[in-house]
Amino acid sequence: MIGKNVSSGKAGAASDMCAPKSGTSWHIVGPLGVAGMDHSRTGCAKAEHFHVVTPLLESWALSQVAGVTVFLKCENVQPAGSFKIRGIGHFCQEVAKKGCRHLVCSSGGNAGIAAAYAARKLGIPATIVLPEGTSPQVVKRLQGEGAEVQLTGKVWDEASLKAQELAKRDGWVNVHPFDHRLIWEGHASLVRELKAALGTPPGALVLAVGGGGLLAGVSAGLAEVGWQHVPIIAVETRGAHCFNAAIKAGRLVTLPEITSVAKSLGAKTVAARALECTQELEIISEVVEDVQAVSAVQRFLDDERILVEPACGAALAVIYSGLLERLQAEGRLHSPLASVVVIVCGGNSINSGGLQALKAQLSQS
Ligand code: PLV
Repeated sequence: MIGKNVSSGKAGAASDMCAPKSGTSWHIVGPLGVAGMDHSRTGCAKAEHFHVVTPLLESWALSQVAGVTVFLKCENVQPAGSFKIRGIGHFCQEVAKKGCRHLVCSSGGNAGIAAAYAARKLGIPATIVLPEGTSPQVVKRLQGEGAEVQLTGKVWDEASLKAQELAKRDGWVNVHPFDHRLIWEGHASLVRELKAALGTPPGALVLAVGGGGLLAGVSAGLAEVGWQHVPIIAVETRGAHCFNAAIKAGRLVTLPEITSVAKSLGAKTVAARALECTQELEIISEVVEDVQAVSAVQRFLDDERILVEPACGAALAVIYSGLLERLQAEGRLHSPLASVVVIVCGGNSINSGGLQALKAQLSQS
């Protein structure tokens, strides 16, 4: 075990006085486009969202590459560095209302940071369980949020077993990083924002798939706003392609190991709900190589001056590797498309040195 729990003194800080009156919705979006308020000031963290309404930016550079207008849904600017705070923030708020006294979250990194952030805002202690190879920068961030950090196992699946064990303690709740209805409900807010910003549906939506929580949440959001006809291009990297493998097999498949560098996509088995979504919406599952995902990270940094993880590079590779055009040429996507939205899911497990190291590692393999 590393780190120490410095947040225990804050337990129970979120007061019931903050509960909404009956009939009052929890889903309040602030007038300045910020979904939450300053919780430390209000002390009413239970009543506000922790995520912010993110910008939807038209990208000149990616539109040039794709030959169609590309919009970027910039989840990298979320307070916890990725889209994860939408679903995890929502989950944590709901269990806090029910009296949860300690949050446990197994994670490849980003879900853990979202859980630790939400826990701090709620005044509940958190334990985050991650695989041993987790970057020191992520560990530091988690400790900075006041969470206890435990590193165990080689991949997320092993960390998840440990978290389930810990969550048996009285008052402790396991925050699943992707496989829970509340997580999908929270992620669905992203689509409501798209509808508000775009008005008309895009021709396609591109997102990365790890355990499938983002996919399940976006699918729920599309159905909610009446955009269920919008095709989703669901991208994984080879070596973390449990969704693609499940689609091919027609049932859930557990990968023997995670070999991709996109560790945030590294769940060995996708959520059953993600596979179900393929029956309800048009989902095009694609697998890109690590080298394409990392090259997309570098090109995106140069084009937009935004640094994201390889997990997010996987989605961006749809544009940079010409996959979008290929899907159009194959008749699997309309041509021309109204526009394409790429969910820039973000990610904390990267910095300039890390990107250089990944490029060096992949050029040698
Ligand atoms: N990452 C999870 C699961 O890791 C985590 O614990 O943070 N993009 C980024 C930047 C992510 O961090 C993740 C998930 C995804 C995409 C995929 O989201 P999902 O799991 O909902 O499909 C093992």
